[in-house]
Amino acid sequence: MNLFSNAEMEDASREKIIHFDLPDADVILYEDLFTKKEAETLQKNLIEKIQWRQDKIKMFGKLLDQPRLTAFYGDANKPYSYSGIMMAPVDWNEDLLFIKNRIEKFVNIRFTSVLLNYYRDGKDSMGWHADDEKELGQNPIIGSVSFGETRNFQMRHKTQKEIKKVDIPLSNGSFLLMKGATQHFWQHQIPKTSRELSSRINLTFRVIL
Ligand SMILES: O=C(O)CCC(=O)C(=O)O
Ligand SMILES: [Mn+2]
Repeated sequence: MNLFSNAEMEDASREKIIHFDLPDADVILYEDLFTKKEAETLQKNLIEKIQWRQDKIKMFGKLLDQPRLTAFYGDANKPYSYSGIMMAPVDWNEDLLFIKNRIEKFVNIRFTSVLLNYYRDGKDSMGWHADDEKELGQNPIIGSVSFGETRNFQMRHKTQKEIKKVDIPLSNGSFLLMKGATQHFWQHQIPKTSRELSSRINLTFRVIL
């Protein structure tokens, strides 16, 4: 797959690594896993080529549009239950395989599936949740890639309310890895903001057992 030259690939290996020192969690941020040029091209390709869906959520007894667009891609034999619906994955495309290959080489993990989120502006968001569906196994491994506008990824401990909420800005081309017991003890969200923001694509790669 030759989306980018070798020089660009080498450029992408100068990432900055931050290990978060949080109780009951294993969270690592790799900044600049993708170069700005790669990130820009990939974001554009994904916006154009992914089969985006506008799913609904039930709130206060009413069916409303989810505040973002989503998609689910991956290995054909790995369906996923999402809001009580079994979702069959769409087959990997070239851009997704390029991204998957980069992060897999980097962390030495094989991902089976990816859930994509398209935040069109600052009003799009994702509420508090943990990625703890049972098909993700005992200790889910979640590899999260971001392209476009920096959004604030917040984490809060589920039971120890005295632990302060954590803010992790996820910038263009960054990669956040959550593993170990993180999903048991912590929730995360992308809050909406009144600031004028442009779009962001997030991909959460998962291992479905
Ligand atoms: O957009 C993000 O960074 C978070 C996405 C997320 O939590 C999810 O897809 O489960
Ligand atoms: Mn999540």
